[in-house]
Amino acid sequence: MTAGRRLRDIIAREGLAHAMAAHNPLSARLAERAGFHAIWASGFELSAAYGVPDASLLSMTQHLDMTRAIAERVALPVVADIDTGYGNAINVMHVVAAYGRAGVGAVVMEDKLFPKDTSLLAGGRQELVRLEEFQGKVAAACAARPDPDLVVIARTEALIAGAGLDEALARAHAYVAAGADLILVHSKQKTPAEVMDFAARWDGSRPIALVPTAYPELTEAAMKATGKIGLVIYGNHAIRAAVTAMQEVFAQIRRDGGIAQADRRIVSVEDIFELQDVPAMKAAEKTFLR
Ligand code: SPV
Ligand code: MG
Repeated sequence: MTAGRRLRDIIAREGLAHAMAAHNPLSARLAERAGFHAIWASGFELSAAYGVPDASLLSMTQHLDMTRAIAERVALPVVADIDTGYGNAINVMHVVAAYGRAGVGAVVMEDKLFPKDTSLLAGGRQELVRLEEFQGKVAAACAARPDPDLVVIARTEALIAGAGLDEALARAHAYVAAGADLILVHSKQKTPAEVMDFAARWDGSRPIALVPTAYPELTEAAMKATGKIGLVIYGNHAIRAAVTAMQEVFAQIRRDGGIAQADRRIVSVEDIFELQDVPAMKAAEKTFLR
């Protein structure tokens, strides 16, 4: 079964699918073990992992290579963040075909101008492309997907750009008309009120996807209760957790002038071997090394 089919089945079965961000296969494997339904191949996380702003600075190839590596190392469907689609509708066809071949279950494409700026940045450049242009890009994504079940998620940044709820709803309807399977509506308001208003006014023709980074108090139970939200993406909790842990451990080692105390707080080298599937390699050695 393709990753797209599996993602569709999870949404149908669970009502709400939850995806955890990852910036490499190891973080994706940890998310898989924690019980998430899907992996969010986040542009923000990968940009941060490279130490650069999430502003269309990484190439498609950099993101695609990491996304492919993730998809190869987890059984979960991967939801790929393709930003603005790296250009116009023709670029989008090339991009979606390549991500489809890499085995992702979904692509998320946003209606901002290339080069984009990251959504949650105070004072960020948030310029939308024309609605018709983005409809063409959504239709191009649908036409180019190598698997008809690959989920095409159209993301409107209308609320992020300050264009208001009416504009967000108009764009969402237009993107569904162009073929979108889900609508991601992003918001940087500190409460869920804005996205809940969107959900209340949404016709439910396609499920909504949310990234609740800015309004973390919105629970999965509350999302499910709307009956309209089909996917929640935890957009940056892998990289933030990694930074928290590294800061604490690095500081301790500098404080102590050695690793003895820090060693007790972190997983063992054997735990990492296990995450690398070393035991399976050792078993294969017994069979095949002669
Ligand atoms: C990402 O994780 O790359 C996203 C979500 O697109 S956000 O950073 O909130 O824009
Ligand atoms: Mg992104």
